[in-house]
Amino acid sequence: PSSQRPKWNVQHDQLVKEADQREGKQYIPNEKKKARINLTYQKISNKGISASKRSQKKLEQMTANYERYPSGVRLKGPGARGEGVSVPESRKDDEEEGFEQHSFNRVASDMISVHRTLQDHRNSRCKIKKYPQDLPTSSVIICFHNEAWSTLLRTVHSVINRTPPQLLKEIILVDDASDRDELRTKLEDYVTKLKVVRIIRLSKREGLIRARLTGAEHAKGQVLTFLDAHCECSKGWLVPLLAKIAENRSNVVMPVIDEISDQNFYYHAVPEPFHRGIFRWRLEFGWKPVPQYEMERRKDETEGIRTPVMAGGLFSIDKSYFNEIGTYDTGMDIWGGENLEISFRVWMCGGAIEMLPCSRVGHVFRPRFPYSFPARPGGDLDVVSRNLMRVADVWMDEYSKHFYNIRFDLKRKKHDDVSERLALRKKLQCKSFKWYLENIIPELEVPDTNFVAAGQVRNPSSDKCLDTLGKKDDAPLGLYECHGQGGNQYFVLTSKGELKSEDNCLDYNGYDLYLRECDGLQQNQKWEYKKTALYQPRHDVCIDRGSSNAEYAKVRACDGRLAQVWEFSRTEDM
Ligand code: UD2
Ligand code: MN
Repeated sequence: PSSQRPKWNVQHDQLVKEADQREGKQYIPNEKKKARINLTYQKISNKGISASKRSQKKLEQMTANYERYPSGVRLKGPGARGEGVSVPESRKDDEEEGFEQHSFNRVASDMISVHRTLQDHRNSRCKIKKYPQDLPTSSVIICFHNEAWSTLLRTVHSVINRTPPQLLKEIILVDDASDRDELRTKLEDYVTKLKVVRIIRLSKREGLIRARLTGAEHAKGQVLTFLDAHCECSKGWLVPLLAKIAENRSNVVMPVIDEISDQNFYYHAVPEPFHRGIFRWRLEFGWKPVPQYEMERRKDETEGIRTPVMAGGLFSIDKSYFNEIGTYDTGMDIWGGENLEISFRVWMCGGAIEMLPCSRVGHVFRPRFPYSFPARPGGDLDVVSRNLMRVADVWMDEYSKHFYNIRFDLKRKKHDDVSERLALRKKLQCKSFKWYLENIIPELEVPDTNFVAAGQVRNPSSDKCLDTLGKKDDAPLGLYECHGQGGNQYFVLTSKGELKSEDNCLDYNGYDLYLRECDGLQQNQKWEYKKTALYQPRHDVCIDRGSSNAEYAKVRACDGRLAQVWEFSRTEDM
């Protein structure tokens, strides 16, 4: 196998060796690793096939199971096999700074080799699945803004170490105007030696949407594969993606996204059966279990899962198809909404999105944004809301009202001119949003607009409003200062008597007052708006804000006290 190693890897070995020596690490020869690779090859069964077929089969399987490490790399250090690491007491101070700058534990990341090994979490059927040999090549595009050095390079090396070289055209790093020293000065040196990596620097902050597009414009591969800058690709990740695109160039595909812990960098493989990407009416991305009808459509567990919306960061798309369907909406800034936009567009304009169970890539999910969101000069809107309005205005037809019902703070805002995107939609003869809802995500409940009252639900004596506090599915009903922005404070009282926040219903079972999955109106979820009280007939109680600093609402016997007065901000049907 070592003779098959491409040149850039040899150079790369040298580089790693030098770096390790500089840092005073011991340079360990690579016998164990070689043994492992041999083992992988020997596992392939040769029984009963002719010699040429045998070598062909071997090649195929090698491709889907490709994994090489440069010689000299330590395969057993901290974090090996995807384990988490614990930061020693002496580095606790840096730890805080790391979290501050990146919203993940940079010190933990720095402790782990950029070449760390991962376990093979694929379903065993994936390992023997056959893929065609003449797959298209891919450019891998990674854009970043002030990413941590070790996570960025672990992303890069995980691509190189686990992608068959003949399929990897190049890795394009797009620097979205980072201002960290090491990224500006040392990155060129490091990556030129890897040969397959190119850097493009943007002179001003563009946001991930236009940054990815710049990468795409420079890409030479037939397929574009996008990754975030804090990912780790698992063994066999790319081949299934390319094979699905080779079947049909309008297939847009994503891996299963495993979770790398932001605390200790443990690689947590999400278990089967997987969840798939969906959206909620406030145009928020979410994960939901794969519905039965989709499970039944698939013939075996290696088959792709049709996905209404993709997470956005990790996917592959045929380059010519990407251009044909209008790349991204370049009117969107920084972050957010572009994943919904491209998902709606692909489905409505004749393509398909699938998540492929045999492809797994880890991603560090961050609890908050470590970067700023510079808004457009003169605009009165935050960046994400503006992006989402563009999605709603271009793609959602009459259903956009459900978004604006929840985000009624946006109704008075100036809408962007989206005529170019509407023209694109017309040119591509895309289907309606109604079609998308009925065919691609039929399980999504369209909000009942036949409601009795809607808006924020305010208790005037405290100026507190009912609030989900951002929690969903099985959470107590919260209280918070009224903010007039809808979202977590937007409730509707349907004509059937459900008090709903998005797809949850308020439920009182005689014990606790929770937002739960709607039960089709068995009586724990039935409420009446009586004068100013929210009354539940089954238990004969009213919603009560409790003491003036209570965090959660409760119920009490109805007695008309001020704590039981609730006003809906608007009651008109919109
Ligand atoms: C998710 C996606 C992300 C993107 C986003 C919606 C996954 C795993 N991640 O958020 O790719 O689709 O949803 O917009 O699906 N970056 C820039 N310039 C900026 C801001 C970010 O280059 O102004 C880079 C950033 O360094 C990272 C990538 O863009 O490499 C995605 O940003 P993120 O990781 O903050 O987004 P994430 O994972 O929260
Ligand atoms: Mn990310």
